[in-house]
Amino acid sequence: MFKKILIANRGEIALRIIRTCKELGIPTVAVYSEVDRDSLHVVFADEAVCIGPAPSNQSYLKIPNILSAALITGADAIHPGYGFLAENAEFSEICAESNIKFIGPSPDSIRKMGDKAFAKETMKKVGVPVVPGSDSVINDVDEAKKIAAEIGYPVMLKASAGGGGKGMRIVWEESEIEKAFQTAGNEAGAAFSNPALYLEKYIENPHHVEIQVLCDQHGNFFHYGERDCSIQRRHQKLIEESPSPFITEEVRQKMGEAALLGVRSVNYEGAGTVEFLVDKYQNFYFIEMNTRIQVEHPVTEMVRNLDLIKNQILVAAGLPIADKPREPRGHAIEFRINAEDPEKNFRPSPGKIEYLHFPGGFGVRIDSHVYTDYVIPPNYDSLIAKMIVWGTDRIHAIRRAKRALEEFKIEGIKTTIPFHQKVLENEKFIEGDFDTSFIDKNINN
Ligand code: MV4
Repeated sequence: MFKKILIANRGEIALRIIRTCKELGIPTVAVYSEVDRDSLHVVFADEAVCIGPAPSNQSYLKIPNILSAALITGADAIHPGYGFLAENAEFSEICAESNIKFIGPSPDSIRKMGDKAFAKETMKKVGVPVVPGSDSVINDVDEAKKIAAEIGYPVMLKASAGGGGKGMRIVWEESEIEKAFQTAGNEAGAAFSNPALYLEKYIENPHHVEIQVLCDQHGNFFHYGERDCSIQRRHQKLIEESPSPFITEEVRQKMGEAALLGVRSVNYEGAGTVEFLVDKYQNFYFIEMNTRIQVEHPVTEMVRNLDLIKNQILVAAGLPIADKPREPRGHAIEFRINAEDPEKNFRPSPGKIEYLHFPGGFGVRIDSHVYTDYVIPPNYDSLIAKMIVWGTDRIHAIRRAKRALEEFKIEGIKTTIPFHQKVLENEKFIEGDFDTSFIDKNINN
């Protein structure tokens, strides 16, 4: 097992990883930027190293600083968490060259799945359903026109180096495609230094359902069911739950099998998420794979009764997965508590937390790095806490969420708590009748 793990991240996920390391008896090293000195991940780690000033590109994204911190503290593994360097193939390669185990998949897997068109092609080859379209990158607008005419409008242009909604364009008719091809290509070139695009049929108001996978080098390729992440605003997830209230048992089974077919074919190692779109007829299509632990992983932990971070660490150490998949139990829902003002277009609301009280009681889990008097810096994403509730079924989970949000007190800053309370009163949400258009259609802010 590893002698010491450095956590190359901040906030709730850094603390989440430290907690599991403590339970495994592995010493931890926190890294922090100048504005994160007073964050709980620094307090709870065994050692902490300042890696630079507040801007991420001078601290949490600065590879030499993180490697230096690992070398001076004698860490033999690095957990990247999510965001920052988690899907940076070059970073994982440099770790390997420095004899430090990167807790995640191989650089090759990260690179291949980071290329969305290639990932799609790979999945299609082994029989995973994909959205009809170009399957690989398109070379010019004439090729785009030809494929679009074949599959029919509307279509979507997507950046191959993108993902998560960046560099995407909906094209409703042929007259718009030339301009869309130009602007999407330029946007992708500027954002990812790679203008390559692919094209697919536009699925209207899809459901977003993803499968958690975990694979080791002992021949275990497991999935732990789905998470429904359809409650999103501008590609930012706000609520995630499992099981999905939308998909049938048959689709659940088939989607899990499809995800495993995909990860087996690339001999994937570690934790990952296979993302699907599901249309109103319950047809499902692979769209992307994330080669990291995700924000919403606790939803799976609650209904599947396992520690995903622990299993990630075991797999990275060359050991077999400890927790084989079992039948799901009950229902879990995660609410992202962001320092944002839902009345002002979810504008970030950094600053000092004047008073904080977390809910508790049976079936309530809080993952958070903040406390009373903590000052939320303006430099990073605005997630300050995750509240995950568990119930014997969806209705009980919803009731528990309402009860817990009433107990949740944060003063001094605006948060997404009132937004969640509004969602919990919405008939459509309560009935489980929602897709990715839910917020636009139902929540007037
Ligand atoms: C799509 C789509 C409709 N048709 N692809 C957005 C983020 C990226 N991961 C994929 N996305 C979408 N891809 C086709 N062919 C609609 C979306 C989409 C979406 C997907 C998941 C969750 C929320 C979304 C919100 C708007 C659009």
